[in-house]
Amino acid sequence: MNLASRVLAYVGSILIGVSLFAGRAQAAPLTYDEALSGDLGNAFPASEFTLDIGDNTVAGSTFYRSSGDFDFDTFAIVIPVGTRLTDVVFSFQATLLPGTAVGASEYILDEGNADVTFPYLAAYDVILTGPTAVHPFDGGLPVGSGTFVVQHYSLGASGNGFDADYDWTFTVEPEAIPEPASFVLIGVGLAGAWVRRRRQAAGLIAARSSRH
Ligand SMILES: [Ca+2]
Ligand SMILES: [Ca+2]
Repeated sequence: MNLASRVLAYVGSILIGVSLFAGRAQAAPLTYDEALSGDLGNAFPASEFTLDIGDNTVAGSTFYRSSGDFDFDTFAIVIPVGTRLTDVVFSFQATLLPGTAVGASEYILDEGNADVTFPYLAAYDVILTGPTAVHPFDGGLPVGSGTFVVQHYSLGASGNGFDADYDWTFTVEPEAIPEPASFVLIGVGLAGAWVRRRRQAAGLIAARSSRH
């Protein structure tokens, strides 16, 4: 293999690496729906979902009755090595029962897959009569790889209660790494340095030969 072929092979191997990396971003993010896969529980360890790069969603429904019946939906998420969780959106549609002026549903984000312990990464009281899409964990984001619990911590209403359908969206992005364009630049830079060393070595051999 001559020098030009070696340089091309070297740059080619870097480009293959870049394309493999780009392929990582095309893996399927989580889509969990209580209607299809069952009600989420409220015991630990909670149902645990491994997320992937992109928008991961968990859809379900919860309710509260002042008579004492209610539905907590707790789960845990695993953020893979090399990625981070950058945004969480909780959107919902609530139906308030007669006499209910205020309904609330509190969620806590914390490390591990266990009952949360103070101080938490983030906590948020979703007011079900308020805006229908909130970013409950902004104060605790972004977080890197690891296991985190999304604990449904409390439910309450001023009157008879409520029903609510909800959608969680967890946005996962690659951990801060060089852009693919930077990989190519680094590759060209390394190839250039290697070519220069070869030329210098060839020059030294030529200089030695000329002395004999
Ligand atoms: Ca539920
Ligand atoms: Ca439940």
